[in-house]
Amino acid sequence: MSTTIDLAAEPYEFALAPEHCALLIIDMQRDFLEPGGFGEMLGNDVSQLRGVIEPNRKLLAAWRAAGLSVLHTREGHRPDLADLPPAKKIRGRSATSIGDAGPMGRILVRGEDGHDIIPELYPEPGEPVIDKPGKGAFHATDLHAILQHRDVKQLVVTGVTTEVCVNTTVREANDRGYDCLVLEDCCGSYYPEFHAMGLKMIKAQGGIFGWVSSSERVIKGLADWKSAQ
Ligand code: C5J
Repeated sequence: MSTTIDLAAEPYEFALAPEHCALLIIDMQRDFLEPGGFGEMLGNDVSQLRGVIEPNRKLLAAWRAAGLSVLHTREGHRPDLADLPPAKKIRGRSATSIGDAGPMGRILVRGEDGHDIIPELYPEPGEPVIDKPGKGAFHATDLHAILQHRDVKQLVVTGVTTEVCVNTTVREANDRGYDCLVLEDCCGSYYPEFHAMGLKMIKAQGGIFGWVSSSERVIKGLADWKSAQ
């Protein structure tokens, strides 16, 4: 029996090795996705992101049913803001910024309601949650150590936003030797053109940062793999 799940992808097929592959769901937090949160307060249309909830929910259910590793990330800072770079605090010249009171608690601060993951994709016990102060999930976190301890060599990456935290994390992972498969229907941006271009950048030049495919293909691949066991 094949030990890989061979998936149609761009720029070419991806050989998913279930034993060495983890699902990494980036920043599906209330503040970015829920009406009345920080994202909306900044003037963004959160409906642009909410379309990715259902594909992620189905993918997560299939991934869990297959018994594979899942990790979640959240962007945010310590309540004392000691890990918040002053440059990040003042960027944008907004009247309200990180650490200030927002619609769902202090903006992007750990422990606040808005910082937490949306209920539809809430982590289960045993699924590590990586709290990251930056856009990339490897910067100032224990993600790389956790993946190494689990012998993970491939990442299926989903979440928001495509051009910011998803792209930054995929680039960081690529430089650390991971193969990344990004699922286009499970990633989103407040700007559709940035979503399209963010995916294009990943798969360009022979997959310079990784591969792009869809949740439908992964779910079918997992089901076929399970039934062949
Ligand atoms: C993420 C952001 N998660 N856009 N953050 O992409 O600031």
